[in-house]
Amino acid sequence: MRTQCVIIGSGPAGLLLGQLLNRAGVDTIVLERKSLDYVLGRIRAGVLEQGAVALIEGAGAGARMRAHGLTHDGVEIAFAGARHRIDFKSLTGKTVMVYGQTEVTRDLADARAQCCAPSVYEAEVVGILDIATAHPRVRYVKDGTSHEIECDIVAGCDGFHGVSRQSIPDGMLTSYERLYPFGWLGLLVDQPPVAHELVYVNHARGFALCSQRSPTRARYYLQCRLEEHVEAWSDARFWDELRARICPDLARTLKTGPAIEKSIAPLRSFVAEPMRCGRLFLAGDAAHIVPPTGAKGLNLAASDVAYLSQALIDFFRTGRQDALDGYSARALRRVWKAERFSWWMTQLLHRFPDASAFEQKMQEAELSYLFQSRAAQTMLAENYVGLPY
Ligand code: RFL
Ligand code: PHB
Repeated sequence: MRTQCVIIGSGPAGLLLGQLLNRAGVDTIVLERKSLDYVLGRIRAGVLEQGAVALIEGAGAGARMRAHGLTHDGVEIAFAGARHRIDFKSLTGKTVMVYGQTEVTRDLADARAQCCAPSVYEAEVVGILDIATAHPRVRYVKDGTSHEIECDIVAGCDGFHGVSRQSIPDGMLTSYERLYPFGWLGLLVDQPPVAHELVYVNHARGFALCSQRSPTRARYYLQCRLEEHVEAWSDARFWDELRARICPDLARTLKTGPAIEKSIAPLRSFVAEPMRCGRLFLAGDAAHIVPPTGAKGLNLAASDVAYLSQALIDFFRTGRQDALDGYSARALRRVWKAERFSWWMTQLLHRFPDASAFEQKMQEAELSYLFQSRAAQTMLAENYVGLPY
């Protein structure tokens, strides 16, 4: 078997890249180790920057997003019992769209199926060979049988635990990492969201986030200990803890119900440089992870794909490699700024178990400055709505 570009992973990065290449006449095969149902069952990010929205539109997968996505002009930050609004629209002229990653993935997978571009599900990539040559090969196992595809380019869009980054020989990558001493316990519920906009809460009992997926579906998060087990969190315990952390007016109007999904995710900052080795290119979580506090994970996957798709289209049209050669440095410039913002939001809003009294005071001063300074609010807003591509 042969194709121009093998894409490993059918998360948002892989599917978006596949659509953009497909529409430019580049042949792709997507290999995904899980089933389509499994991929569509994962509950993850919920906020899209305008750049990501435009890309999804450009990939021919924007119709449902346009119909059901919710435009948000700002977010709230709650601290010491008061809610403070950051008005994106007036500070930056821009907005964000609340539309779940699950829906984005479904729309992209549908668009791919409609144009009959090949995807192989339950196909685990086990080897990426000859990446130092012009004819790399990708080996995968499906139903116990091993297969190989020869190609010109391999796009590693297989997430943090994927095989692509691990296939790069020792010494070729430099990794940067920070682990945070807590996780997020998330709960999805079919009830109207407690507030019109997202509310990020810094509370003495720990961070909380009130998010949403639609006018009838809400998503809530609680900062929790890393050792916590999801089984220890009954729905009732979750709701009691959330009520204790959010402002009293919100606690009174919070609509609870049985959880549709509940899970714990650790928080991590991670970057691997460069995002390329020979003919293997990394995009999305395969190359970097951000803590979810800034809502940047999915959006960074989208900007990587914007740069990579342009470079690949140029390469396949002209045979020239300069755009490909510039991909990693170009993507990393934006990645590091999103890493900084996600780290800063995480520092600002969580309670760190080992924080000194001085560090606690610094956090309070930073929040107080944010609430009274238009310049500080503009910094937050500009990053939250997304830095330019
Ligand atoms: P994905 O979505 O992880 O997709 C990678 C795909 O590659 C497949 N794969 C393989 N396929 C074939 N062969 C192999 N050897 C393979 N190894 C892996 C996997 O099965 C998978 O389908 O990466 P992508 O496309 O780069 O997209 C990135 C986003 O998914 C990610 O940045 C965000 O979801 C991060 N994230 C969140 N971001 C936010 O902005 N807000 C959130 O609330 C939020 N919550 C989350 C998250 C990530 C989570 N993870 C990774 C555990 C919650 C969780 C639980
Ligand atoms: C979500 O809705 O899942 C969500 C929203 C904003 C974040 C993180 C997660 O910062």
